[in-house]
Amino acid sequence: MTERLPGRLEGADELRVTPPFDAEAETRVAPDEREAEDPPAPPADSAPPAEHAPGRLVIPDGVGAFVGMPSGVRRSVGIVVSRYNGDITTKLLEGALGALTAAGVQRDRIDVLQVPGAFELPLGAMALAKSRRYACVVALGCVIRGETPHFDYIAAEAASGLQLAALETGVPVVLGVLTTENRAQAEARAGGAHGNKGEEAASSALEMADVFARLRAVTAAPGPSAA
Ligand code: INI
Repeated sequence: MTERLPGRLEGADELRVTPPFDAEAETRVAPDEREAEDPPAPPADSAPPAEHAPGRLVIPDGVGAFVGMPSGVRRSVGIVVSRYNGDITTKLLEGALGALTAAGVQRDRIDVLQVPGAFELPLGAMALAKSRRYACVVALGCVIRGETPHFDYIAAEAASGLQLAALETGVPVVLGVLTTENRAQAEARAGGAHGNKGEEAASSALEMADVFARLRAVTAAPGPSAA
């Protein structure tokens, strides 16, 4: 089986800079534009599939609102990326770097830490976050289902370990790990028909860094008592 490749992680010197993730455009994709490799639609009498809805949130007037923007100005970003399925993770890395630089992050303020596989992403992310050098950490990997339960362990440990790294350190750590049934689904989400999840992850990381900065700016200043 050639589905899973420990492969090489290429350098990302020549980047394709693409615009940041457009949530509205994403929600406008018609069902018939979806890829043929996606699972077939369930029968009409079963529950409808949950729709991805990254779109807009409206916060009503009259409350305090903290809303982050994916701005990279004066921010340093750590990226941890796994070498396993390196042809895919190289594209996720290119997408992330493109989104970060498009958002204003200077290239010399981005550090990339390579790890062998997705299982090692949490430890790498934790190390980056604990260094206190980065406003946020982006974790990139690709786990493709094989014939054994290995997939489930690696995917679940990567996701929960990355969350732990964020919760333990308070530094935003975002999940840019593809978990797919096959290579075609992974390719479609690494610069193919379904966009580039590396870009989305990078944008989410900057948004989290920004909303935390806004919260800190207010909570650090003396304000009205909670009592
Ligand atoms: N690592 C991945 O990143 N993706 C995979 O699909 C994968 N599979 O299928 O085995 C994978 N395995 C390696 C794993 O992440 C660890 O590097 C290894 O177990 C050593 O701890």
